[in-house]
Amino acid sequence: MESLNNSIIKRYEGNPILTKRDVPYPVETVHNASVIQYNGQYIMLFRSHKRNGRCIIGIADSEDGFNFKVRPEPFIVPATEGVFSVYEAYGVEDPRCCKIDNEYFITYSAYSKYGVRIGLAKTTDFEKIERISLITESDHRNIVIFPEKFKGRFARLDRPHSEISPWSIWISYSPDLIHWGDSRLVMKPELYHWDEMKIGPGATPFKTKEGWLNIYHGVFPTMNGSVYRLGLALHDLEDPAKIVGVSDDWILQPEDPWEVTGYVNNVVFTCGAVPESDGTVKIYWGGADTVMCVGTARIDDLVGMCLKNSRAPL
Ligand code: BMA
Repeated sequence: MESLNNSIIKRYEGNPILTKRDVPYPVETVHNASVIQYNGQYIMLFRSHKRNGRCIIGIADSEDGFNFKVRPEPFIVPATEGVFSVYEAYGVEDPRCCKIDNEYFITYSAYSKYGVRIGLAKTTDFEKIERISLITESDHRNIVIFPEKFKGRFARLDRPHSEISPWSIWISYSPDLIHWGDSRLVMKPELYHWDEMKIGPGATPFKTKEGWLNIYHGVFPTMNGSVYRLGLALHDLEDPAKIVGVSDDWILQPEDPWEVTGYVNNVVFTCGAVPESDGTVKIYWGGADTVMCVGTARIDDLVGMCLKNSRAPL
């Protein structure tokens, strides 16, 4: 069956671009990958379930951003010593990558019997990684770090969860990427809307003339389980705590068979996008927590959706 192409994102006709069949070690899924440009190539860090139900992060390389070759060994597996081994015991998931100067910082979910926290690691060559710190307590997920500083401080978006204010997007600041604070909520799910149950940061935000574009995920509960879709928010260039506009409409929903049916049905979930010099952006998403897909959109069209048909962030 052909991909549907009636949305603002043009799905790549070769989707899915990566599946478990492309991985040279035993895994059951390939999804929720971060993709970043490095030395003129595209590097994908992808999540895979092993047959014990826990996750590791693999790595694949591409010349064109569409055709990826998986390396023989995974890139991040749960640590075996020190504090990281305690908090990664149940696996590592959903990496996001951000280039700052000549270093690549990776945030990932670290699962253990104590809940889910976020680990921060870095690499300069995508061969070796150095774990830096666990940068949240438990029940935080989906941290994306902005690639630039604001008034001398790093900024991140994340998604803490509490009963009173469930699954919303917050911002925090740091002088050194390790110690974070000055946190505040910037965006909430909207009642009786496609993202009414949960929202969370998706791809590392990228800069446009009108603001930082934040491609996020939103969840809607149905009688038949939850549906994960992608949406857009535009953050002020100088003050990312200020949201300039949130597209009222989603930009992608599960439609292709490998997005509708899989390990978890009805999921499109992004951890990465690559803006290109021709005014387009490649958006990568996991389909049904099972395979990796890509599509392209015009950045101006996405910005326009945030500015012309905006819902209130809070
Ligand atoms: C979320 C996370 C994602 C996953 C999604 C759909 O809560 O676990 O990693 O893609 O659910 O299962």
